[in-house]
Amino acid sequence: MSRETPHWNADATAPGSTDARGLKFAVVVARFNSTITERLLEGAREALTKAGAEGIEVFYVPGAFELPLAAKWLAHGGYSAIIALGAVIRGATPHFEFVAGEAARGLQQVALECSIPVAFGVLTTDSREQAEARAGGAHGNKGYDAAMTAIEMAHFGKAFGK
Ligand code: INI
Repeated sequence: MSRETPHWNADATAPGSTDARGLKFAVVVARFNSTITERLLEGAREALTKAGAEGIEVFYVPGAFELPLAAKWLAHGGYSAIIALGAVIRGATPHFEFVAGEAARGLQQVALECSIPVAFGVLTTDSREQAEARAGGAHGNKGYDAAMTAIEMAHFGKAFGK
Protein backbone atom coordinates (compact mmCIF):
# COMPACT_ATOMS: atom_id res chain seq x y z
CA MET A 1 0.00 0.00 0.00
CA SER A 2 1.37 3.40 -0.88
CA ARG A 3 0.46 6.83 0.42
CA GLU A 4 0.01 9.91 -1.71
CA THR A 5 1.17 12.18 1.07
CA PRO A 6 3.60 11.43 3.88
CA HIS A 7 2.08 10.70 7.25
CA TRP A 8 4.55 12.99 8.97
CA ASN A 9 4.07 16.76 8.80
CA ALA A 10 5.83 18.06 5.70
CA ASP A 11 4.61 21.63 6.09
CA ALA A 12 7.73 23.66 6.82
CA THR A 13 5.66 26.52 8.24
CA ALA A 14 3.85 24.42 10.83
CA PRO A 15 5.27 24.10 14.34
CA GLY A 16 7.23 20.92 14.70
CA SER A 17 7.61 20.23 11.05
CA THR A 18 10.92 19.81 9.35
CA ASP A 19 13.06 21.92 11.66
CA ALA A 20 15.23 19.87 14.03
CA ARG A 21 17.58 22.65 15.12
CA GLY A 22 18.32 22.34 18.82
CA LEU A 23 17.10 18.74 18.94
CA LYS A 24 19.17 15.63 19.71
CA PHE A 25 18.34 12.15 18.52
CA ALA A 26 19.42 8.65 19.41
CA VAL A 27 19.13 6.18 16.56
CA VAL A 28 19.22 2.54 17.63
CA VAL A 29 19.79 0.10 14.80
CA ALA A 30 19.37 -3.70 14.71
CA ARG A 31 22.26 -5.44 12.95
CA PHE A 32 20.10 -8.40 11.85
CA ASN A 33 19.41 -7.95 8.11
CA SER A 34 22.07 -5.26 8.21
CA THR A 35 22.12 -4.50 4.48
CA ILE A 36 18.55 -3.31 4.93
CA THR A 37 18.90 -1.66 8.32
CA GLU A 38 21.96 0.29 7.15
CA ARG A 39 19.83 1.75 4.37
CA LEU A 40 17.18 2.69 6.91
CA LEU A 41 19.94 4.40 8.88
CA GLU A 42 21.05 6.32 5.78
CA GLY A 43 17.45 7.51 5.34
CA ALA A 44 17.16 8.57 8.98
CA ARG A 45 20.48 10.43 8.81
CA GLU A 46 19.40 12.21 5.65
CA ALA A 47 16.16 13.41 7.24
CA LEU A 48 17.83 14.55 10.48
CA THR A 49 20.73 16.26 8.73
CA LYS A 50 18.47 18.09 6.28
CA ALA A 51 16.35 19.26 9.21
CA GLY A 52 19.44 20.62 11.00
CA ALA A 53 19.47 18.28 13.99
CA GLU A 54 21.95 19.37 16.63
CA GLY A 55 22.93 15.82 17.57
CA ILE A 56 22.64 12.37 16.01
CA GLU A 57 24.06 9.43 17.95
CA VAL A 58 23.88 5.93 16.54
CA PHE A 59 23.80 2.73 18.62
CA TYR A 60 23.68 -0.89 17.51
CA VAL A 61 21.96 -3.95 18.96
CA PRO A 62 21.96 -7.55 17.65
CA GLY A 63 18.35 -7.75 16.45
CA ALA A 64 14.94 -6.09 16.56
CA PHE A 65 14.07 -8.00 19.73
CA GLU A 66 16.78 -6.03 21.57
CA LEU A 67 15.54 -2.61 20.42
CA PRO A 68 13.11 -1.96 23.33
CA LEU A 69 15.65 -2.47 26.11
CA ALA A 70 18.22 -0.32 24.32
CA ALA A 71 15.56 2.35 23.81
CA LYS A 72 14.70 2.19 27.51
CA TRP A 73 18.33 2.75 28.50
CA LEU A 74 18.64 5.58 25.97
CA ALA A 75 15.40 7.20 27.16
CA HIS A 76 17.27 8.81 30.05
CA GLY A 77 20.13 10.06 27.90
CA GLY A 78 18.81 13.57 27.30
CA TYR A 79 17.59 12.96 23.75
CA SER A 80 14.59 14.72 22.20
CA ALA A 81 13.46 11.44 20.65
CA ILE A 82 14.62 7.93 19.82
CA ILE A 83 14.45 6.34 16.41
CA ALA A 84 14.41 2.53 16.37
CA LEU A 85 15.39 0.81 13.13
CA GLY A 86 15.14 -2.85 12.24
CA ALA A 87 13.98 -5.34 9.62
CA VAL A 88 12.02 -8.45 10.51
CA ILE A 89 11.35 -10.65 7.50
CA ARG A 90 8.76 -13.40 7.76
CA GLY A 91 10.41 -15.73 5.27
CA ALA A 92 13.59 -15.70 7.30
CA THR A 93 12.21 -16.77 10.64
CA PRO A 94 9.66 -19.09 12.18
CA HIS A 95 9.41 -16.72 15.13
CA PHE A 96 8.54 -13.65 13.06
CA GLU A 97 5.47 -12.84 15.18
CA PHE A 98 7.43 -12.95 18.42
CA VAL A 99 10.30 -10.79 17.22
CA ALA A 100 8.16 -8.26 15.33
CA GLY A 101 5.41 -8.19 17.94
CA GLU A 102 7.71 -7.79 20.91
CA ALA A 103 9.71 -5.08 19.17
CA ALA A 104 6.54 -3.09 18.49
CA ARG A 105 5.01 -3.69 21.90
CA GLY A 106 8.26 -2.99 23.75
CA LEU A 107 9.05 0.22 21.89
CA GLN A 108 5.57 1.60 22.50
CA GLN A 109 5.88 0.64 26.17
CA VAL A 110 9.15 2.58 26.43
CA ALA A 111 7.58 5.62 24.80
CA LEU A 112 4.63 5.61 27.20
CA GLU A 113 6.53 4.69 30.37
CA CYS A 114 9.47 7.00 29.77
CA SER A 115 7.44 9.78 28.14
CA ILE A 116 9.72 10.15 25.14
CA PRO A 117 8.93 9.81 21.44
CA VAL A 118 10.13 6.46 20.08
CA ALA A 119 9.71 6.28 16.32
CA PHE A 120 9.00 2.79 14.98
CA GLY A 121 11.28 2.32 12.01
CA VAL A 122 11.09 -1.45 12.05
CA LEU A 123 10.11 -3.09 8.78
CA THR A 124 7.92 -6.17 9.18
CA THR A 125 7.59 -7.76 5.78
CA ASP A 126 6.86 -11.11 4.15
CA SER A 127 9.95 -10.99 1.95
CA ARG A 128 13.37 -9.43 1.54
CA GLU A 129 12.14 -7.75 -1.66
CA GLN A 130 9.36 -6.00 0.24
CA ALA A 131 11.88 -4.84 2.83
CA GLU A 132 14.27 -3.53 0.17
CA ALA A 133 11.42 -1.60 -1.47
CA ARG A 134 10.88 0.21 1.85
CA ALA A 135 14.54 0.86 2.55
CA GLY A 136 15.35 3.28 -0.23
CA GLY A 137 13.44 1.49 -3.02
CA ALA A 138 10.08 1.91 -4.74
CA HIS A 139 8.21 2.47 -1.46
CA GLY A 140 10.55 5.11 -0.08
CA ASN A 141 12.71 4.82 3.00
CA LYS A 142 10.98 4.05 6.30
CA GLY A 143 14.08 5.18 8.18
CA TYR A 144 13.60 8.63 6.69
CA ASP A 145 9.91 8.55 7.60
CA ALA A 146 10.64 7.43 11.16
CA ALA A 147 13.10 10.30 11.61
CA MET A 148 10.53 12.81 10.35
CA THR A 149 8.01 11.39 12.79
CA ALA A 150 10.55 11.69 15.61
CA ILE A 151 11.13 15.37 14.79
CA GLU A 152 7.42 16.11 14.75
CA MET A 153 6.76 14.27 18.02
CA ALA A 154 9.74 15.95 19.72
CA HIS A 155 8.16 19.32 18.91
CA PHE A 156 4.77 18.05 20.04
CA GLY A 157 6.28 17.14 23.40
CA LYS A 158 8.07 20.46 23.72
CA ALA A 159 4.74 22.22 23.34
CA PHE A 160 3.66 20.41 26.53
CA GLY A 161 6.84 21.11 28.46
CA LYS A 162 8.54 17.77 27.76
N1 INI B 1 15.97 -10.12 14.29
C1 INI B 1 15.66 -9.16 13.38
O1 INI B 1 15.91 -7.97 13.62
N2 INI B 1 15.07 -9.50 12.21
C2 INI B 1 14.77 -10.80 11.90
O2 INI B 1 14.21 -11.04 10.79
C3 INI B 1 15.09 -11.83 12.82
N3 INI B 1 14.85 -13.19 12.52
O3 INI B 1 14.60 -13.53 11.35
O4 INI B 1 14.91 -14.09 13.39
C4 INI B 1 15.70 -11.44 14.04
N4 INI B 1 16.03 -12.37 14.99
C5 INI B 1 16.93 -12.08 16.08
C6 INI B 1 16.24 -11.45 17.27
O5 INI B 1 15.92 -10.09 17.01
C7 INI B 1 17.13 -11.48 18.49
O6 INI B 1 18.32 -10.79 18.23
C8 INI B 1 17.47 -12.92 18.94
O7 INI B 1 16.30 -13.67 19.09
C9 INI B 1 18.24 -12.89 20.29
O8 INI B 1 17.46 -12.29 21.33
